[in-house]
Amino acid sequence: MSRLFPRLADHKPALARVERRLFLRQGLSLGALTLLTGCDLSQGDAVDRVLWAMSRWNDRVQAALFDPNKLAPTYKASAITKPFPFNAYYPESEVRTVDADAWRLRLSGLVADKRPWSLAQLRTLPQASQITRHVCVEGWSAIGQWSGVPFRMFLQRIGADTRARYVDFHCFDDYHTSIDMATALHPQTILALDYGDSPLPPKYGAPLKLRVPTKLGFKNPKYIAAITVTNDYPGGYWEDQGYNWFSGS
Ligand SMILES: Nc1nc2c(c(=O)[nH]1)N[C@H]1C(S)=C(S)[C@@H](COP(=O)(O)O)O[C@H]1N2
Ligand SMILES: [Mo]
Repeated sequence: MSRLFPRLADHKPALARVERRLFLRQGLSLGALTLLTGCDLSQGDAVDRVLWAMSRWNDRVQAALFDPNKLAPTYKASAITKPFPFNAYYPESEVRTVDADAWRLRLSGLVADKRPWSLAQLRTLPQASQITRHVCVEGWSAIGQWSGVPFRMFLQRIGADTRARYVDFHCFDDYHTSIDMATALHPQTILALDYGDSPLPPKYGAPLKLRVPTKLGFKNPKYIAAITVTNDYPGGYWEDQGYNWFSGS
């Protein structure tokens, strides 16, 4: 292991960090991996390929273990973290904003009704509220309150093919992430319009974010512009750099 990770740390720090956890959790040694794969793990390329393959394999294990009815813990209002932290792949001074009246949610892919949605239309749908913990891979977590449209209901409303494998999110800050359909249909996955008692402020993803308490923070897209239902593996901004795609929390 000591030979593998310093090398990886040179060019794929995120992958190394995530996959080191997987090695430990699954009790695999590098020696065992060498035997299993027949790869010479002293070669940088081979190491990379093996780790990517393991990460996709780990996606399948996590998907198989995911319980669609198991709820993430919820908390009392008194447990909410104040102030709730901001995070993005850029500093808070560079947060992008849109005109809320002009904004429309665009839909594409395996969806029967692709008409775009305004915020006013989204607010006519039934809303749900949750106080849950957000866990960021960067090593912090915080409890917050989000409200909005249960995503399952929204997918049914637009005639999404819920047998499709993925739901992909494009954001107007050029962020991108995607989730598995089982998680999209989970009862606590919501299209959040509000943080606390007010519309989402710019720092928390105005005008629309996906709140997914069963996944790590980076799988909770803010500033949503477009949603695609698809069977083609969509990846994501961090996922393409080595963070494990499923990333359940
Ligand atoms: N559009 C967009 N969504 C994003 C990100 C981003 O950079 N852009 N960062 C992700 C990460 S890593 C985290 S931890 C959370 C932070 O959300 P918060 O600012 O509400 O705490 O947003 C996630 N969603
Ligand atoms: Mo994060």
